[in-house]
Amino acid sequence: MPNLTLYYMETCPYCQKVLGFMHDNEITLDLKNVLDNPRFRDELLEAGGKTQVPALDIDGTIMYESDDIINWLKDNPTP
Ligand SMILES: N[C@@H](CCC(=O)N[C@@H](CS)C(=O)NCC(=O)O)C(=O)O
Repeated sequence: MPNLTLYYMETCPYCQKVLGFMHDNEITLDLKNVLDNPRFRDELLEAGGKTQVPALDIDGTIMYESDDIINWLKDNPTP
């Protein structure tokens, strides 16, 4: 299983969609709130080229777009 981290903001509806999917499917990921910690936002920009959330870091490769993230999580069940 790759290392996974979800960058998110509480106030973002697209993030809430991903977090809701994770909750419903009992998926736990490392979470980085980009509003709580500006360093996470800089880290995301550096790794993925933009600050859009939600963003899933998959072993250092950033996936943007909530639907793509949810589909990826469906295709790659966490243990
Ligand atoms: N189509 C995207 C929309 C994501 C989006 O609009 N995120 C906003 C927050 S709700 C955002 O990150 N805006 C700041 C930015 O793009 O830097 C998705 O479904 O994930």
